[in-house]
Formats: sequence, structure tokens, C-alpha cells
Amino acid sequence: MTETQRTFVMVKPDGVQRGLIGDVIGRLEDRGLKLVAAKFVQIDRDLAEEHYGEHEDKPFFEDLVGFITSGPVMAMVWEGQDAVRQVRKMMGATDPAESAPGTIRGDYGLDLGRNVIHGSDHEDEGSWEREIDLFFDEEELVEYERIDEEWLYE
Ligand code: IDP
Ligand code: MG
Repeated sequence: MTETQRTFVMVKPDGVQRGLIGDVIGRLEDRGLKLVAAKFVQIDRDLAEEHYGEHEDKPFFEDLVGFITSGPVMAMVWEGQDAVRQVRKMMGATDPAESAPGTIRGDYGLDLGRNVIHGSDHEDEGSWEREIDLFFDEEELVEYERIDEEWLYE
């Protein structure tokens, strides 16, 4: 069995403004992933710069930080088997123009700078822990069992 993981997911300001929080949460819930933390916040510049630190030398960094701090976001932690990679698959490619239909970005986005959702990178080992720590205190992560867990996992 693949290991149970936690991953950091955020509905970005465009997704919030376009009323897509419910759909994103619904898709992750339907898949069987378990919500363990959620916070509806407008993030400040320091947090945004730290969160996107890996991109600080990129030409789009300023626009990215400006955008992500421009309105509220829905920050969440989701848990499940192989969660980090599975959420990335459900999100689709970074550029919505290249995302497959059926993925969140492929269904709701057209532009690289307005791609609705963030999810920790499964290829960047440790990014999920770093991002969860950045947005949540340990006591904000809720431990419980979903009633359907025995039907989701062998
Ligand atoms: P990811 O969100 O799929 O992990 P990253 O490469 O980590 O993609 O980039 C972070 C975010 O920065 C992307 O979601 C996108 O909104 C934005 N971004 C990435 N590359 C570009 C670019 O070339 N131009 C403008 N924005 C970009
Ligand atoms: Mg990334």
C-alpha cells in the first residue's frame, strides 16, 4: 500500500472570486481525500514571498506575489493515500492551456497566471511539510476518521 500523506492545497484569489471553492473541495472529498485543516485568509506579502520562495528569481515573481495577496484564499490540508501526487494530477498542468479537460485547471482556467489552485509539488520532496508549516500550527490539523475509510482502502 502506498503511504498516507498530507498535502497543502490553496484555492487562489481567482478561484475564490469565481465561486469555485465548493467545487474544488467537492472534487477532493469525492475522491476520498480527507480534509484535516482549512483557513480562509488574505495572505500578506511576507507569507507569499516565503511560500513562493523557489521562484524569487523568476521574471513573474512580482506579479505572482501581487496576485496571491490580492484577495482571500482558501488554504487547506488534505490527507490520503499518495495524496501529494494525486492532488497534482487532479489539478492538471501548471498552464491551464495544457491541462487536460477533467482536471481543475483544465476545466476552469485559460491563463497561466490565473490557474485557480495551488497544490504541493510531489517532485519537490518536503514541499508539503514546509507549506503546511507555513500556513498552519500543529494544533490546527485535526485528526479524525472518515466513516467511509474502510470502503476507500483495502
Ligand atoms: P505549480 O503551481 O503548478 O506548482 P509553479 O511552477 O510552482 O507551478 O509556479 C507557481 C505559480 O506561478 C503557477 O501556479 C503560476 O500561477 C505561476 N507561474 C508559473 N510559471 C509562470 C510563468 O511563466 N509566467 C507567469 N506565471 C507563472
Ligand atoms: Mg509549484
